[in-house]
Amino acid sequence: MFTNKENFKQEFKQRLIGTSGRQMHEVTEDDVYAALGSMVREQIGREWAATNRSYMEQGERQVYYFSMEFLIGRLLGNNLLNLNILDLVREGLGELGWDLEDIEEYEADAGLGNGGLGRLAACFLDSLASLGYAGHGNGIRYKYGLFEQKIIDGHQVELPDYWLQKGNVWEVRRDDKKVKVRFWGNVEIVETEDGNYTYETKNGEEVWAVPYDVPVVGYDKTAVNTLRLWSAESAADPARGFGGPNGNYYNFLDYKRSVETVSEFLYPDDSQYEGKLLRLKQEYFLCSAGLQSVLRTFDKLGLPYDRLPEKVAIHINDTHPTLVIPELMRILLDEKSFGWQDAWDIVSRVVSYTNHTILSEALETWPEQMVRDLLPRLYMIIEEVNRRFCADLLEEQGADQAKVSRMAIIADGQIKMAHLAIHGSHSVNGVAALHTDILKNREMKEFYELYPERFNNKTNGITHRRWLMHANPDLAGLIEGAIGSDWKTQPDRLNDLLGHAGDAVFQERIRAVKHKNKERLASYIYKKHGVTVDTHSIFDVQVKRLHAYKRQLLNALHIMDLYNRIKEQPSLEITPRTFIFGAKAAPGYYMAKQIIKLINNIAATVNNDPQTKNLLNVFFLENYSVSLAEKIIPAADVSEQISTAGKEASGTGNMKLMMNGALTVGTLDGANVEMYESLGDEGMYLFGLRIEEVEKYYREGGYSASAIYNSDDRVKKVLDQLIHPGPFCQNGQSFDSVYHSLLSHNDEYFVLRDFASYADAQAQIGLDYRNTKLWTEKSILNIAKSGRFAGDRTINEYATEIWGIKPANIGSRSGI
Ligand code: GL9
Repeated sequence: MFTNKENFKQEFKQRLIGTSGRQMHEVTEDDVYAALGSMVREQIGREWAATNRSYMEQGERQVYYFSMEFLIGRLLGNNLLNLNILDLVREGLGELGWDLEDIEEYEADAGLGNGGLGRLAACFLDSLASLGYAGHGNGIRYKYGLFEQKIIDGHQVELPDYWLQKGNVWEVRRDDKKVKVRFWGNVEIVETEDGNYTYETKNGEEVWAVPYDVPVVGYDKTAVNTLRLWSAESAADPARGFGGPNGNYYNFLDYKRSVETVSEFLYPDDSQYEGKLLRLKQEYFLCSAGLQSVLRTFDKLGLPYDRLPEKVAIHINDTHPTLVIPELMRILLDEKSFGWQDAWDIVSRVVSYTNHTILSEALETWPEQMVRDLLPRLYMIIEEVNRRFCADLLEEQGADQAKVSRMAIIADGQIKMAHLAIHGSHSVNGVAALHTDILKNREMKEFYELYPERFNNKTNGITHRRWLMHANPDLAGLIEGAIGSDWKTQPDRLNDLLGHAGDAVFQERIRAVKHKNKERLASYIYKKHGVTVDTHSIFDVQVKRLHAYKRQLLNALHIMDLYNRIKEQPSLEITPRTFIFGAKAAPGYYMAKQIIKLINNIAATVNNDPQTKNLLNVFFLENYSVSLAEKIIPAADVSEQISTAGKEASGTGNMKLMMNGALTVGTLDGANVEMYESLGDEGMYLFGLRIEEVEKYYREGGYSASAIYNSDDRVKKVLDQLIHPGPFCQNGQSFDSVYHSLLSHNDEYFVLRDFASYADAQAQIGLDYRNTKLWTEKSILNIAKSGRFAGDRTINEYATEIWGIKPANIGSRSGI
């Protein structure tokens, strides 16, 4: 255990030689990472044990956040920061000749999530631990995380992300905590010891769920919580056969293969539902293993199960873990001898649910037959839940048959997971005010009328520790110099920066920090792509999953238009801009992949045309991920949040960029609405249709995209360039499907309808950026107002309003 820089250096050198088995002059940066990682892990281990002990002793309610995704990214830097030893270690390593930032690059990025939903789960874990709440993650240890994206010839190519290849210093495998999960099989009625009867599933396929625990280190508080990730392993007894869907696998290797695929890879779909059997297996695997482990902890308290809700809260991150509801019912009914109503009462007091999207293509429904085969006992329970629910609607709530069919949990051969989640939990929340309103008044209106007290809003938040203190240390230092360090534990205090917004010296420093971050990103781009970036241009950033509703296409068409205008009028005054994109497309999402190719074609043309290359540059940075986000976001001047109003449930990249001083060009969608409440027109560039207008168009069957095409020459020219040979379609390429989505399919996402308004907002940005004083003031305003979007605020709301927990009695880490 080290307590200062000198003994850190001493101990580190010893350990480096010990772990690498090499002499000092032979060690590689990989060795340095491994040694440092193990040293930090050990330091954490002691606090971890102490935290668990005090949670047990205090015996208060604990929260388990069940999620199919935890997009945690790298942990070394964040753990050092939260342990309060970042500076000490950086300096110590520096004196030994290593740069901590370089060493951090040796850690694989844990990409166990697709995007916002998974990253939110990771931010929440950080806030839970930092606020001292007993709250833990429960997820899957996918062998392959989200695919690695390569751009080849402008096209996305997907490679497997084998993030565990070099091992993972942060995890601890716990063989003593493994549990069995059963698929398939047949349900039998068996006699219990006391002469009653119960249900038991026999045969089928048994799988070990082996937990790998990752410590989640709190900042300031010495809480170290647990992220428990489950891995699937074979559990068959060769003497008794290997199970399998219809009887037996005859071959152990077939069985082993089948079992291990359960935790093999993360489904790479963003806001898109795919009804695949393997995904259903993954969801049940998570729920069954997670519940067994939660109940084992509860059992240690020696309390009867009707007191479960006093000690356990289970939160389900979207509908993906909804099977905890029937699974907990099964345990209470079949193993703990509860009657139906008492069991149901316990379950719904334990479970709460967050809805993350209203896109209908993302709502999970499972074919009845698939559930009946894979999970026969759960199917019986879901059927009974549905039967009782429908009877109640009909008999007690006065619903007519049509309404019952709309609200039913099972209808048309499908099980509707959102209906099950709402009916089986005590709280349903949306992730931004607008989103929750849409749930209450439109999407889930009939459920809201039935259960008004369950619905509530919890606007998303992000951890300012990773996204400001760690990703942007120079800005953090500058803020500390201006307003002290209270904001680190009370992010609302960032508001104190308002007093400095007009201060010329402070402004100058803010600009210097931004510029340094831009140079850092530029040098990354140079290293990766071999191109130089003008760091005095506006860095205009759109980083997020590639999706039609997020409208990367609007951004792209606008760049094409800028190009055309410069070509037509070379004297055009525009402020030099660098457009930066980062986005992964789901592998099967053709249109999204076409848009990536289009952006890369645009880049090739504008970056190389002598008339435009000093004014316009476009970079599509490959393999957008948490660690790449940490490089891009601090360098951004402009944040693109341009989804069609009503489509983005919240967004969280918008918050990260705001906190790093970027100005948003955005629609009134998701959490942008609340950002606008805080920032007003001075702090943000709004454009585009409002949700009421979008909804009106949808009711009326859309607007006429071709009318815009025919009346706006700029739009016409850009669209024609998608399908005709020219600057963006060379060598016979053409973007027919993109073109037709806008014209033949009448522009579902209102790209053309919002084009003019977007171009105006962008023109204003170009002008304002030249007024450095004004721009910097706006930037400071954004940072100052971003405390509201810190995850700590969000988690405090969940804790008090949904979970009913208080911070545990845990000491403060005063620093070493
Ligand atoms: C999402 C929403 O689309 C986002 O608007 C929201 O900010 C996040 C977190 O609440 O959840 N829902 C969803 O399915 N995804 C989101 O990002 N998709 C992915 O995570 C890939």
